[in-house]
Amino acid sequence: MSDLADLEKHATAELAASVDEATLRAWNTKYFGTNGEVLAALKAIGGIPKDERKAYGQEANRIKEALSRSYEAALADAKERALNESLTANPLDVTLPGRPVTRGRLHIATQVMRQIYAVFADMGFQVYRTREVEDDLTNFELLNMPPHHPARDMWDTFHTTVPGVILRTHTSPGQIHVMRESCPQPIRVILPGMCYRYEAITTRSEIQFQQVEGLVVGEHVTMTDLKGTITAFARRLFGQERQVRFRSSYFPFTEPSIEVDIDWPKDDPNADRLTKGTGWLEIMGAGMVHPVVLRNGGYDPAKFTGFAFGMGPQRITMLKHAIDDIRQFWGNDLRFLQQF
Ligand code: FA5
Repeated sequence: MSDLADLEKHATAELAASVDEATLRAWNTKYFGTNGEVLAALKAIGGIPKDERKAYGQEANRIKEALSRSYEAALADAKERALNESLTANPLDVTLPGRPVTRGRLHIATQVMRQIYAVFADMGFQVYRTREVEDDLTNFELLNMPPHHPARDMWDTFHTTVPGVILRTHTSPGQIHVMRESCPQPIRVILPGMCYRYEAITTRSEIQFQQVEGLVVGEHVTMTDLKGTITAFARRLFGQERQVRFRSSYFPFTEPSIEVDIDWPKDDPNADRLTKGTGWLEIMGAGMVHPVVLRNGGYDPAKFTGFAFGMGPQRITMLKHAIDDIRQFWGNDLRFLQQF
């Protein structure tokens, strides 16, 4: 019994002297490990004379329970102390504001495209998308420009290494795709998308730019419909007071062909420069779909007529926002893009 009292005394003293988790765990191994002193004391019960065995056993178990409880409490204390110390030593300031997340926005080209879609959607037009990599046949020939036709010079072309495969120079080849898919149903679509031209880059001309083509085909479509549609569009985009002027022009795929101008507000200080003193500014090419093109699309020109137009949204945006260099659009300069 005196051995047990001794064990309790020095185990308790050693526990009190163990101040951190590592020494506490070492203490635990020493007394409660496989060869630990507490377990040895319990194993010794069997060798105790019978009349003392019960009292010895009870005392040994009491000591075991008491030491084990003290150990758990000391361990929890040590852990908390360590945590508090580390918090004071390396303070974590949870009030520091987070890093701001910069919000993106729609590119100005996308914003204007969406405005154009909205205006035409109100007039019942659907958006129809066609390929940017075209064949010579669809980009030129089916649009009434056989090989070596001089009008092909109007579109400087990027060719690929595959003969006959080019980057589309305008969205007009989309007319053929939509007609062949829709024939003999009437058509009322816009065809937006990127076009490519092997041109000298200037403040007004890029080698890549967007166009929005329009195509209407039906049994009684007239030039009056074309003029009404374009006038409504121009006024929605540039202001209800705008005047619209139609000038005769030439495109191989329309007959007759026109160019569309709008008058420019005279009080705008840029008016003279923009309109070169005329007061008028060109916004698109258009015309009645050429009978050859209608036939190539599958429609009988004796029964169907149609009108088409094609505009460059970048040039239109330059007018609306007084942007003086088209290269800004795809230059990825945030100072430009963040203005819109
Ligand atoms: C055409 O491309 C015709 N396909 C338009 C058309 C369609 C006429 C249907 C009749 C019927 P044009 O080459 O003029 O036409 O180009 C149309 C518009 O695209 C121009 O008014 C201009 O706004 C824009 N554009 C043309 N070239 C460039 C360029 N290099 N950079 C930026 N915009 C351009």
